[in-house]
Amino acid sequence: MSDRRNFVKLTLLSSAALLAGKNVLAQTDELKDRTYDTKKDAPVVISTWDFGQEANAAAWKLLTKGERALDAVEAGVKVPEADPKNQSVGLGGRPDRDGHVTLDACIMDEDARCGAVACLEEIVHAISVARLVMEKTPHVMLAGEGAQQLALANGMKKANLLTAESLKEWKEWLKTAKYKPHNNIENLKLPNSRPGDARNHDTIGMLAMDKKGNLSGACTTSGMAYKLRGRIGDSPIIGAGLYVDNEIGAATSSGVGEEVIRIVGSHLVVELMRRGHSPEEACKKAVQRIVAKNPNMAKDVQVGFLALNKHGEFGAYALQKGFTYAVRNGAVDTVYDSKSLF
Ligand code: SD4
Repeated sequence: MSDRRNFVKLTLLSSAALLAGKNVLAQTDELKDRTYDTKKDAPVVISTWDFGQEANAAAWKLLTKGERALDAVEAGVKVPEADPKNQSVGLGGRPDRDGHVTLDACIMDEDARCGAVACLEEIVHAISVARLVMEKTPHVMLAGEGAQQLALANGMKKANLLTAESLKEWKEWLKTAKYKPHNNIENLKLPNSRPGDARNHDTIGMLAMDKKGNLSGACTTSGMAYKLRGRIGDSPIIGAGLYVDNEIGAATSSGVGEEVIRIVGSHLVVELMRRGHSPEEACKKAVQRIVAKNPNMAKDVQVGFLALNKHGEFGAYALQKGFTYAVRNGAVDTVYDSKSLF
C-alpha cells in the first residue's frame, strides 16, 4: 500500500516537474525568440514590384499623419487595384482561361485579426472586401458569390474588370491556350518561356509599420493569368501570401502561388525572423525551402518574398532574377532589386 502511495506520489511529482520543466523551457524559448521589440524606423512601408512605389506613396500619406498601418496598407494597394493598366491586380487583371477576372486578397493587422476573399468577381477593391470579412463577419475568408454579396451589401458596386487590353490578350492566348506560369520577368529568357507568359503575374503585397510601431499587411491580385476557373493562389491565404506578427515582423509573397502555399511561405519567413534571422536571410531561407522541396520545378518559376521586421528593417529574396520591391521610409523612396538564388 505504502509502495503504491509512494509510486503515485513520485509519479505525480515527476509529472509536475516535467510539466514545470516544459513550461520553463517554453517560456525561455519564447523570451529568447522575441528579438524584436523596438521601432527604429517607423513609419515604413514596403511593397512588391516597381508599381509598389506608387502604392507606397498612398500609404505613406496616411502613415506620416499617424494613421494605422492597417488603413495605410488598404489605401496603398487600392492604387494598383484601380489601375486598369496594371494587368495583375484588380481592374484590368488578366482573366482565367474562361475569360473571368477573379480576384484574391487578404489583409492582416497588428492584433492578428485577418480577412480574405478568394475568386471574387466584378468588384474592383478586393482588399476592402477582405477588410469587410475581417471586421463585419465572424469569418476569415469568403469566396466567390458570397464575397461579392458582402461587398454589395456594404455599398460596393459591380464593375466589369475585363478591360479591352486584357480581353485582347486573352483572345490571343486562346489560340494556343497553353498555361505556362514560368516567370514574371519580361527580360529573362527561360528555356521554355514564350511571349505572353513571361509577365503573367505581379501581385502587390504591402507591409507597413506605423508611427506607433504596429504592423499590418495587405496582398491583392488577379492571380495567375489563364488559370483554371476556381483556382485560388497563395495571395488570399493567411500564412502563405501574407503574415503579420506584431511582435516580430511581417512577410508577403509574389510569384507562383502553388509553390508558396506548399511551404506556407510568409508564415515561415516570420518564424525565421523570430529565430533571429534578418528579413533578407529569412526570405532567402524560405526560397531555399521551395528549392529543397522541388529542385527541378524551382528553376522554371518565380517566387519572391518580402519582409519587414519590428525594427523597420526590410529585405527580400527571390528564386529568379527580376523581382523588385519598393520601399518608403524617412530615408528612402526607392525601388530595389531583390537578390535571387538563380
Ligand atoms: C498567385 N501569387 O495567384 C499570385 C500571383 C503572383 O506575381 O503573385 N504573381 O499565385
